[in-house]
Amino acid sequence: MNPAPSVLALSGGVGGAKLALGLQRVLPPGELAVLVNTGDDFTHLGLRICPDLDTVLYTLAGVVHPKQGWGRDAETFGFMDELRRQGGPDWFLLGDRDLVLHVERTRRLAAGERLTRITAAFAQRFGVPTQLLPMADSEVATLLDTDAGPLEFQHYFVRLRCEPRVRSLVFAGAAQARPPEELATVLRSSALRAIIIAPSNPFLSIDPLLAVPGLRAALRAARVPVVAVSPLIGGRAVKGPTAKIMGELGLAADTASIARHYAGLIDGLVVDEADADEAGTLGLRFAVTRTLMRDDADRERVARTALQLAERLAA
Ligand code: FO1
Repeated sequence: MNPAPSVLALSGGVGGAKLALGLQRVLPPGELAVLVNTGDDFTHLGLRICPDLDTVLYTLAGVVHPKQGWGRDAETFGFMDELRRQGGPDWFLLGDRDLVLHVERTRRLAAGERLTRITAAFAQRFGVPTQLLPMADSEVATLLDTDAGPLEFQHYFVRLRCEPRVRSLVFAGAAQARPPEELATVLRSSALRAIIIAPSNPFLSIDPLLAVPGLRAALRAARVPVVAVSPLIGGRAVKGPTAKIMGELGLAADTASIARHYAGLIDGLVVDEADADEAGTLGLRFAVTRTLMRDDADRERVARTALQLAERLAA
């Protein structure tokens, strides 16, 4: 039986998975739990696809495609080649190995299994010691209202390459969603000592989590420090459309906007050296490091910086 997790991370996207790996590498096995965004999930070719769960799983298992940060390394695309030959939709790349998770997840969901249990089974088969928790077992879909009309997340993010201008976001199904009971167990445990919000896109990857009723209150009720790692470096996102979306939502792409977005939820913020001066003006406890994560040493350093800030906040 895994020891009860001492750290809970909130994660979505490639950046979140990188910090989760840093945390897994600096913590004893079994002491990390990751609450993962499922707003990016969709049904494609009749398969239920959960990109953020799979990205964290592959990253923590050490089998993620190193350059992309999503999908498998050592992948083949025989399925995609044949799909194209048949004129099927080929805008969303599905590798032959990657496909197995989508097929098995779809089969097991149809058999009535909860997404949390299916994900735990996948993690165990990959030898991943970290507890992966979807934010809900029921479907929640991030929908974007854009100047190209309403778009499901993957159509915006992949098919249209984040080009449409975003006016607003909704998380369809969030009101009916509930966090999995396994999350309450983690938050109630006396072993828990920190909650870390990964440098994921706050609007696309963290807000869906916080839209699940009762989740934000449950995080605060755990009465442990909540530390976020800023997704911006000098006003720019490391990867993805964070800065672009902030501009489209009328926000300045700066540390102050990130701090304001998480106000009331976080006790501390980890910022990049480029933003150290600004961080000092926010009235928030903060820590400074180089937050760009290019290799495992970087990922461990950012993870340690966040955990050390949480410890200082708990003292
Ligand atoms: N991202 C792309 O840019 N192009 C793709 O074809 C693509 C396929 C894909 C398949 C499985 C999977 O788990 C992720 C995939 N991603 C792809 C990444 C995904 O769209 C994003 O990483 C997340 O949804 C962003 O949080």
